[in-house]
Amino acid sequence: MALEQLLILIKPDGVKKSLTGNILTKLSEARMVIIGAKAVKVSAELAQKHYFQLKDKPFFAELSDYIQGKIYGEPWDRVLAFVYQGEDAIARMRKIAGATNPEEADPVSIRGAYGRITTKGVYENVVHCSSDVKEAEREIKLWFKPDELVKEIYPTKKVKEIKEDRVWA
Ligand code: IDP
Ligand code: MG
Repeated sequence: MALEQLLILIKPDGVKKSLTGNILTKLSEARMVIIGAKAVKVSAELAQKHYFQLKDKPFFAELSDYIQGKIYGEPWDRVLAFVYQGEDAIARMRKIAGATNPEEADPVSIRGAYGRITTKGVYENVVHCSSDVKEAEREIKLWFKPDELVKEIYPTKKVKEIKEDRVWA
């Protein structure tokens, strides 16, 4: 057994279908803790960085639009991002999420219950779930800053940056 953390995203189709509560309830069966959570409007740059391993796939452009929620538009063009931590978290959460192809996923899994394949061939599978420790670290560092997590999970360093910031008026 190993203590692991991973990135889970409720993708824009999950947000649009009002599945946030159902998904979090299903994930809570694994009894893990959430150490980071936020709503994110996904930029083209973030979408491409997140899915960079799939950049040569024929469905990459549609996948990038999908995670940005472009096909749904306002107010559904966003994702909910979570970092979960727990024992053997990655394998256990991926089991609850289900197989990548929603038609092949266990019908009781999140993707099996709520996913679909669009007529354009996009797997609208409702959630993203990191698939191994290395990928989880890369994705958590891509989506979250150290101070957005309530626990220290990776080493950090202090840098002095002089930059414009936005504060409440
Ligand atoms: P995963 O999300 O189960 O880890 P990946 O292979 O990492 O699966 O693919 C990332 C996402 O790309 C999937 O969740 C799905 O939305 C989409 N995808 C993967 N394979 C296909 C495909 O063959 N056709 C269409 N979309 C796909
Ligand atoms: Mg993957």
